[in-house]
Amino acid sequence: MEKIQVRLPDEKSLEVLPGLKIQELSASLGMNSNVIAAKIDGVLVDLDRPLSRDCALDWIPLDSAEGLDILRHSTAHLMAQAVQSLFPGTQVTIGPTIEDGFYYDFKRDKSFTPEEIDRIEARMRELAALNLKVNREEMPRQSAVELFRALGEEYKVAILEEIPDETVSLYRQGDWVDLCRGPHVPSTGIIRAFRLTGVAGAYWRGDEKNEMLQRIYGTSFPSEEALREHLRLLEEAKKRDHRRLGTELGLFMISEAVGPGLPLWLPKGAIVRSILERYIVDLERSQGYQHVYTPQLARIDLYKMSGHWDHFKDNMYPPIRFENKEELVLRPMNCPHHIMIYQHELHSYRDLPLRIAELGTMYRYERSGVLSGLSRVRAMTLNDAHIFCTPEQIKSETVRVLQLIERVYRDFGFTDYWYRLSLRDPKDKAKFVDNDAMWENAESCLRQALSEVGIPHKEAFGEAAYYGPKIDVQLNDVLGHSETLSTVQLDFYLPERFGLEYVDKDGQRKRPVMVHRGVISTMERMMAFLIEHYAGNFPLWLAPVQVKVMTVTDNQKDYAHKVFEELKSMGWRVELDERNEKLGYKIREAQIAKVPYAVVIGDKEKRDQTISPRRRGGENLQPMSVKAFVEMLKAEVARELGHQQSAQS
Ligand code: TSB
Ligand code: ZN
Repeated sequence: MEKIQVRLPDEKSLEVLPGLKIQELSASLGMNSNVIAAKIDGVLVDLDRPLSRDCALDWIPLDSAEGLDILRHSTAHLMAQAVQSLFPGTQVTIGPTIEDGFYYDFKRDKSFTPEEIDRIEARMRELAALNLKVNREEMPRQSAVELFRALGEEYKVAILEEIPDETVSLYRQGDWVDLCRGPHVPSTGIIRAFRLTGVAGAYWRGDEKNEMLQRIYGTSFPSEEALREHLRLLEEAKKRDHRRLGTELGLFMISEAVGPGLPLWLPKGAIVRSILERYIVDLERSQGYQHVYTPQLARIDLYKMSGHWDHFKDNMYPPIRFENKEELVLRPMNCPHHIMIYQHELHSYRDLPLRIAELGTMYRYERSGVLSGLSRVRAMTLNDAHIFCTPEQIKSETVRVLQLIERVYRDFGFTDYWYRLSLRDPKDKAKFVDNDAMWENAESCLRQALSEVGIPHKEAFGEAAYYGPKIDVQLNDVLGHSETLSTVQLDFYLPERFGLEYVDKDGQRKRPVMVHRGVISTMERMMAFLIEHYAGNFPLWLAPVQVKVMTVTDNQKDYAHKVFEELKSMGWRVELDERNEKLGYKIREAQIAKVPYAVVIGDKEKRDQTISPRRRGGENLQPMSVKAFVEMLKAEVARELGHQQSAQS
């Protein structure tokens, strides 16, 4: 028999007999058992696939991204096998991997109880311990239809009926079988460290007109340690979850009657928001930004002119028509309004850069599946600005924005973030404006600005705005997932569309460039980040309630009132708790509300005209005068803001 050439990852070539299985080759090479799958010419395959032609071979270790994905999908199979052995009559549907784990959707009339989930997990451990071999099988599609029909698996039959291929693959382990592309781990014993993490209802094919299925979520890792670490981070993420804390701390709410993605800010959240707004507007004014107010509606033609209607329509609410008048749209972005302000006057080069800023409220139709608390919403207010400048000013303006972002992140104590250069997908002519020269120029400008500031970055294709490339700042959460907070976007397109001009030194009319930028993002997303970043423990300058004054008994009510009024008149955000409750109870309540200082007033304090402050963390301070306390608070705020600004003006 003629031998075939197999090129290994280290570029060495081997001659082997056709029909040799990949795992036989890996065993003969003494590869460690960490390898759970392979790639033949870039295509993922099982280890028991025979080699049949000259090819390049790659190993897929368990702890690689692809290995982990295979492991998790195999764990989903194991779970489905366990479910069907424990609950006969339950039908399988689909079971994909997702970020950090997997799920499987089952057709069953009842949902799974926590006890049933425990039993499923226990059965999975038994099946894993049997170390069942996982076998791939190929058959004509029609035979597979008959097989699954005989098993009573209507959903698999429905899926098969939509597959165009003539041949399909099945995976068997023990007496259990599933329709699947694979690949899978070679045997169930490799699945060692897993946990079922939740249940939910889900519609067949995600369509609410269809019947409800029962979804079970789980996750799986190469080792117990990795699983334990992940579960620990999940706990931590749960503790910080802004949706939970937002409710507990009375910051915001979502009302079913108002609608999904349309959050309502409660009084305490509104206080934090107004501090944020004042902070960023003051900072921007000091840096030469001019703030404006513009309406949240505009004639649809404005958005046809800007290209939003062509490129961003999927994210826009449908137009509103009133009687037979013109159509209006809710704006998904503020840029066109700011462009109108630019065009209101003829500008000379001396006016540039012109920095038009607004806390601009806008609306985007986000799919209901991606909505999440305050971090992804449909009604939002963006810390927006559009900088109109000459081509020569692009670099310096971009650098200034990057420096502003760094400054703001210092004030909030953000350290876990990275820069992403978001580029277009050159093949996607529908999503991104079609003009190669423009994109190349804009990208090179942004690269220059990044290298000027010396900021390392990653690149991402397909993440640009339709009008130009962006530098996005990605903030990580405890699970290591990132989301965009700040953005700087370079745009040659909108100035062209609107025919923007300025008169240059030589008297010639020239075209300005636009830099779109958001520093603290939308108030909604920023608030979501802050809640999670501080785990609800807002620093003093941001805390909705900074001080809680509390009496020990009714005997100190008059003095406590005086202290409360004094602090309040100085602008501190203070509450008074003079209820007839135990002091320990009052302190605990203040702690749960995450108030930075509890100020205790007993007989001794009343007599000495002092107060006894207690820090949120539990530290009791020596009794002091109100004046000394206020000096201490002021110093703390100054420290938090690097002495540059005081929240108490
Ligand atoms: C910066 N025209 C530009 C603007 O001038 C613009 O709108 N850019 S954007 O589309 O990238 O949005 C700006 C920022 O808003 C994003 O970086 C992100 O932080 C935030 N954001 C976007 N969509 C949402 C949403 N659905 N919910 C909350 N915040 C959002
Ligand atoms: Zn914009």
